[in-house]
Amino acid sequence: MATLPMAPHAAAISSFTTRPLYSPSSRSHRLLLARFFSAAPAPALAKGLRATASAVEVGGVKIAREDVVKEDDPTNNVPDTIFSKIGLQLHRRDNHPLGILKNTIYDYFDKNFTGQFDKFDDLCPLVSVKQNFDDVLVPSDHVSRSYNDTYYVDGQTVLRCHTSAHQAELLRDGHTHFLVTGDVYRRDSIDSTHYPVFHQMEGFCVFSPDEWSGSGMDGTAYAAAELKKTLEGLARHLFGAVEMRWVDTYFPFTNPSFELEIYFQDDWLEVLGCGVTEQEILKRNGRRDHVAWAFGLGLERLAMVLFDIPDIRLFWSNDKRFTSQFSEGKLGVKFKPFSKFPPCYKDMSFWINDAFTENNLCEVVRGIAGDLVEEVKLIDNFTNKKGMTSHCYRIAYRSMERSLTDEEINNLQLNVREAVKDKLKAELR
Ligand code: FA5
Ligand code: MG
Repeated sequence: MATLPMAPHAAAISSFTTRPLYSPSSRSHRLLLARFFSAAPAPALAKGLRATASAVEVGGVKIAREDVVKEDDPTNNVPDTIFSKIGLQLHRRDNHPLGILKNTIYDYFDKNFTGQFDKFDDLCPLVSVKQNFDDVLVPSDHVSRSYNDTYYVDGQTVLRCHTSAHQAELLRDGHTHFLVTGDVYRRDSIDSTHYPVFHQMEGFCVFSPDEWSGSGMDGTAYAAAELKKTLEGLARHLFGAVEMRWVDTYFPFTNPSFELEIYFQDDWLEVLGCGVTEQEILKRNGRRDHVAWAFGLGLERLAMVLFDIPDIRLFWSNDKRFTSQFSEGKLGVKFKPFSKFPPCYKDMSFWINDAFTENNLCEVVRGIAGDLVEEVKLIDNFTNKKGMTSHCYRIAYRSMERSLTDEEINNLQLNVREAVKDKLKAELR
């Protein structure tokens, strides 16, 4: 996994800590245009991976597979496994943990800011590079723009990697208070708290000068205080009395910027990023002389805690034994695992080349094993006298729904090995 200098508190939030998308430091990433979903023969898909529908509709926009998956286009890195998630909109299902959570957050805003916040949960996840990055002031050399981290449909279009992609257009359309919920997409590592598609809710609130003039504070301090008050109230609404703390951080689009952490089951858990919106964004979008706060929270993170859901893949399960445990309006019903099948571990070692990244490996593994892969973990790493570097990865296979046969797992592993050789051009050891 690419490593970032850890914040001083990072050790305390280990299990839920994710590599932050917008970190002040940058990893030494090349912009990876290397195509690895190339002309290699399609490997056999894991049992249970459905053939992909050819078109879906989101917010009235029809999205065909060929609009998103372009096998011969070197500026496209969207695999079928990702296309198959577009349009599912788990956050719009009232009986799904993510829908229940979204509605509970709506209740909080309805109660405390009656009629003020406009709600959007059906905005198309295909956005321009300008919307996703430029409009929120992400620098041109920022690591989050790389092909290693973001799904590109072509050089100008991406699958949004955060709901902040909609801030500027909504401001321009005249909205001053809004909540945007949506599926977001990131190329990433594989474990129980990371999935390449997850859900965020963006909150945005604009203040005009007359709102802070009597407060004795400047606009920025006023917005920061309002932001913290609002989010502390939301945390109490969701969790009850809870210990929480603010951590200073960095985002290109806010200053100052904070993360909120909640103490839960003996650990600090990062649940959201937020801050006071950069003046430049307000100025460009018709709100000069105003101030604003913004936040982006991870719905899966919160839902895993609130419902005791142990693995992020479960959110995608259609198994009745999962879906039947949740119902509209019932926050915090504890999930009862219906079965616990043992994981099966397979190790593989190979010599890497300069273009190798862990995200590329994870995508290859997901392309073959789908949700049967639970974790991909580097367990050994060395460089020999000739300067060749070897990695050994341990892949954990486990179904949430059934036991896997030896034959099935061996087949998956065989296909993974072939794909690592063909697509990543790695030399197996
Ligand atoms: C952002 O995406 C910013 N756009 C948030 C923001 C909005 C900041 C507005 C300021 C103003 P970040 O990459 O940290 O930031 O993600 C925000 C939240 O999404 C995290 O706190 C976490 O709860 C969740 N999250 C991030 N990555 C993952 C992941 N791979 N899996 C599940 N949840 C994740
Ligand atoms: Mg973060």
